[in-house]
Amino acid sequence: YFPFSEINITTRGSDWYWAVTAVMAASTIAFLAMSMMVTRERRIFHYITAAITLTASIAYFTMASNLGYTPIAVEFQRNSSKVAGFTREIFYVRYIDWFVTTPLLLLDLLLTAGMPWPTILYTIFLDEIMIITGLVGALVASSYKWGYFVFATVALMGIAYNVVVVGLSHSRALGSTVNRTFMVCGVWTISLWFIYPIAWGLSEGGNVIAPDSEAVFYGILDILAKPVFGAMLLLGHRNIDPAILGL
Ligand code: RET
Repeated sequence: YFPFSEINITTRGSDWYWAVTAVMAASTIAFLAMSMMVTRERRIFHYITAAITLTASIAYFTMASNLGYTPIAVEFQRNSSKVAGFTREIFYVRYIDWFVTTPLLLLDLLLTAGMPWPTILYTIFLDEIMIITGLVGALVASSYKWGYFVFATVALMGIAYNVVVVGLSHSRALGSTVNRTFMVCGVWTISLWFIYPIAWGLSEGGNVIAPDSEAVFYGILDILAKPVFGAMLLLGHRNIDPAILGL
């Protein structure tokens, strides 16, 4: 006897997760194919980008199979009163994916700006704080979860500062081709990353939208932040001499 009713994805959510799995896997193959069309010195960005979409395909395979989650007690509003006795499916595998892939996305981006290693590592440290506090907050049932939301959002602001302000000053010094690619990919990334806390607030945070809607929200964000970002970055690198980045 289990006293809770579970709020989970349905077959529609699962089908959508399978579709995203296919997009991530196809992008991985495309990025590896593109790597064979460029000189060895240019391949590192293809390998980093392919590693990102490969990791995402495994995470999406897991969620499509309705695995990699744990039930967390939630309340919600019905007829102006709080209803208890429900659990929501929280996909912790999402955070394992992000823990691996968001540092690689930052590496792609900040190597393109020619940023020094200590600053790249410090930005990745802030990113690890953001993902881990987001995970802990998602797994906490009480309203303490919003404390973790604040920690993660403050870390995201530090990341945004290092990308937009510090990154831009480095990329500017490397000429207009580097600067244009970094600018487009950097603005794209930071704009998208600030939408993730909204998805979290409506899903893991406030239990406002159903797990199927969560699947669509995060799925679209992840496609824009991984394969679409990757394609934009790699197209930009076709005109960049790796030597001026110190690579
Ligand atoms: C969390 C928790 C709530 C507060 C903030 C968050 C930020 C998450 C971000 C995730 C980015 C993921 C990407 C995945 C790649 O596909 C953890 C949701 C600020 C920015 C880019």
